Amino acid sequence: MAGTSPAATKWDAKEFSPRYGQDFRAGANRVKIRRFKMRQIAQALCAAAVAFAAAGSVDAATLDTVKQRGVLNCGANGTLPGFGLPDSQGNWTGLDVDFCRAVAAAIFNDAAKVKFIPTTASNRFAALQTGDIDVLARNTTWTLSRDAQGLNATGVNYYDGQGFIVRKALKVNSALGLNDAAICVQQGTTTELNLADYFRANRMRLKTVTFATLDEALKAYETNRCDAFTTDASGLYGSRLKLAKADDHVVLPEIISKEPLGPFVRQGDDQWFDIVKWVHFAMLNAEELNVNQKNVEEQMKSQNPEIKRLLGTEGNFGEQLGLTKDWVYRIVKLVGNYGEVFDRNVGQGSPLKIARGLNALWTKGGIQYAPPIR
Ligand SMILES: N[C@@H](CCC(=O)N[C@@H](CS)C(=O)NCC(=O)O)C(=O)O
Repeated sequence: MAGTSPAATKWDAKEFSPRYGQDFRAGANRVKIRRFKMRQIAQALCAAAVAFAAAGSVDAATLDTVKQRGVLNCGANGTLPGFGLPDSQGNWTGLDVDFCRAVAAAIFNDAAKVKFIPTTASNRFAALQTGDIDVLARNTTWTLSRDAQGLNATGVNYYDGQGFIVRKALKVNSALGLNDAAICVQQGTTTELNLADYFRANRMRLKTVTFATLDEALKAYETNRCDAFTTDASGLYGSRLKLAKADDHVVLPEIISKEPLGPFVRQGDDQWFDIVKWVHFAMLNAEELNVNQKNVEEQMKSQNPEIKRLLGTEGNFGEQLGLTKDWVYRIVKLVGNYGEVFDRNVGQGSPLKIARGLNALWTKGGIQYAPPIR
């Protein structure tokens, strides 16, 4: 692709090009083998660090620790509109931010008892495993290796997929037109891996230009170091708002991966895993049963058995989790149901105006579905 010459390319484009697959020169082969070995060593070190951190830090009573501390430590994204972002006064907003507030509401009956700790793509899992945070709510994709390496995904609070943004002037209207393009991407993400897969699967050549943070990657794209910028589609909406001339850029139609985003806990504490998991399910069930911030007082008098179980006017479901009977009442009263939280942070009530799409309830054509409280 003409016009750009990236300063740093992480992978040699030749590695992903069938055109170069047959005729590596001996020198190039040695470089490839050295790189492969270095990657193997890096992967082994990384796995060892994860295992060490997991073994050294898991305490089995996170709920007690959080209660004693009097505040939930929430690993958030500090730079992503719609998901996790503080304003100049330090007021945090976002879908993930509100999720942590909901956990705090359930525990403390006070949604403000959360300390938001900004995490990056690269340090987020270590922060969880060392105990610096109790929950990671930072647009994180649920994958097998993350689940297997000391972490537990607790559910999906946003079904996403990866997309691309390009300058309109490039006159490319499909990701398949990006052969030989330089693409800006963030390190330590599934995004980086999917990008390589997509180009390899479509026999296209790729120049990957990697950065530690979203803002660096976006700036590099904006200043023409790359032909395209790629990230989760949800991140593209927020990123587009950060571009000086948003209308000069277009999001391409392809979604090249599944990115089920959701909160994570570390392995080793089933009670905590259940609490975090069921806070999300409670918010979904509340939306499904039309229990919201405005009508929750009224709904406390409901005779509908499902609403009675949800709001704790019947049964001891909160207690089974180690919480109180009114745990869902607290969540809905202080934070809202899933639909309300979606709307205010990423939906029609927000600057992002993202449609519910896959994130609509299963009763409304989407795939958000919570198991029943009973
Ligand atoms: N969902 C992917 C990507 C998550 C991710 O870190 N995305 C970037 C781009 S949207 C981000 O949030 N960056 C914020 C930052 O680095 O400040 C994953 O879990 O690996």
